Amino acid sequence: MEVTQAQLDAHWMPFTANRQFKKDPRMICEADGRYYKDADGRKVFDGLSGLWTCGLGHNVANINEAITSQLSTLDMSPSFQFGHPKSFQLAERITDFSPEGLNRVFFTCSGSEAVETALKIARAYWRKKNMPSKSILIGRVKGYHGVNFGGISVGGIGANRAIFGETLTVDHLRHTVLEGNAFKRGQPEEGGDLAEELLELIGLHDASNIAAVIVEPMPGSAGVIPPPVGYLNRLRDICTEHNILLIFDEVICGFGRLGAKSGADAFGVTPDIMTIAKQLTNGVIPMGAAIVRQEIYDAFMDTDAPEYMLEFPHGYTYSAHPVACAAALATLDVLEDEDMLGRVRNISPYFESLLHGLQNCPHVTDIRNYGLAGGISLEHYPGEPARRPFEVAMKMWEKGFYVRYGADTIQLAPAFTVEEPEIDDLVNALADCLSR
Ligand code: PXG
Ligand code: PLP
Repeated sequence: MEVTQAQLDAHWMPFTANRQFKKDPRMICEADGRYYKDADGRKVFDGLSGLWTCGLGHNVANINEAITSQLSTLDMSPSFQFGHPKSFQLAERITDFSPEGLNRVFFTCSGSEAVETALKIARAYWRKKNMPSKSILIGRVKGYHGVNFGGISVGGIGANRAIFGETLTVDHLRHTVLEGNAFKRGQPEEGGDLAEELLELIGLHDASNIAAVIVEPMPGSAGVIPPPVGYLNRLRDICTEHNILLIFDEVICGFGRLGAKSGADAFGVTPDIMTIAKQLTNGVIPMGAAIVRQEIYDAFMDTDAPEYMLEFPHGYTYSAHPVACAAALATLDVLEDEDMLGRVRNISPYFESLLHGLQNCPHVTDIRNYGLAGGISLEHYPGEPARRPFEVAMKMWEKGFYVRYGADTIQLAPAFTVEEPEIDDLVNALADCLSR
């Protein structure tokens, strides 16, 4: 399939080095199971399940059939003021995957929109409760919450927000990467007390001005950072004590990547609001959602306004799109019927031990992992932190392996169905690319 230079030029690609890509395009043309085929027909192993999306692999028959049948039954229906049965069925299924008490689901079309929705719910909630001064949002350094204005405000990756000017009124907790924890497997023992910093931020802003704290249970984009033991519990306690909502951004953690239903489930801490996307539909059709505690939903419904009036002026044209709902219902069926969470739990010790075998490879400064997610930090070229991961990922692509590179890390997240020999090949290829 030929693509002309003019066609290449016409597409301004997202989070892509456009100039480099268009000189030497990496075209993916087909996908099946855990493999892609590129424009030359070369088989490439999918080392990141798409973009952390396709844990069930590609071309999953049940999902494809659900989508096809939905298209010929109800291809689109208006999301405002009218409904279709599948979104209600899906909302209930999602609450089964959520921690107890989180049982009201607001649909979006992406993780960024899920975050935007959660932040708006948090701020509006305090107004509904007659506490309108509670509007400051607290994020965390290294956090990634998508790319909309709310998300980059609470986000903690400077490069994603520095060029866009003023953001919302926010503050940030420190990140939890400690030098002493380098090469720790799973959750590090040290660092739980970093959560105490929230008390300092409360001292600075006063709880009466703070709406919510948002964190990823395990930051993914910044390079897989499992929470120190006790950290999330302490954040939860402080938020509860000071009447601040706790939001978990589960866009990567949700639906199996950690061998659990969610990060909340894996780490045993329940937030007030959760955001999800990606694995919800196996990445096949865009979809996200914010899930809230019933008390939050009730605060919006508890109004003297006439019943025909909206309770929450927010929503997207494609919220709860019927084709996305069909894809999500089929995805949740496969996750359950094929015990995908159990498969992740079974294979992740093997993944962990092989991944940490890279410790003595040249340039490796840290390795972190949880479930089927791994992050490898690489020594910076002077003043160029992003260069070495780029070079390594390009060598991997040449060898037939797709891995993600971002900031100063390489990230791995194979499909939940990955087999031991494939992990061997992936890690051996990486060892080779790091050494060359
Ligand atoms: N929150 C979190 C925690 C995410 O990981 C988003 C929000 C935004 O979702 P959308 O659907 O708007 O992209 C994300 C997305 C990577 C990578 O390689 C991570 C994401 C997206 C693309 C690449 O780390 N995370
Ligand atoms: N811009 C315009 C002019 C619109 O009419 C709409 C939706 O009706 C939007 C933006 C928002 O689009 P979406 O609902 O897909 O987020």
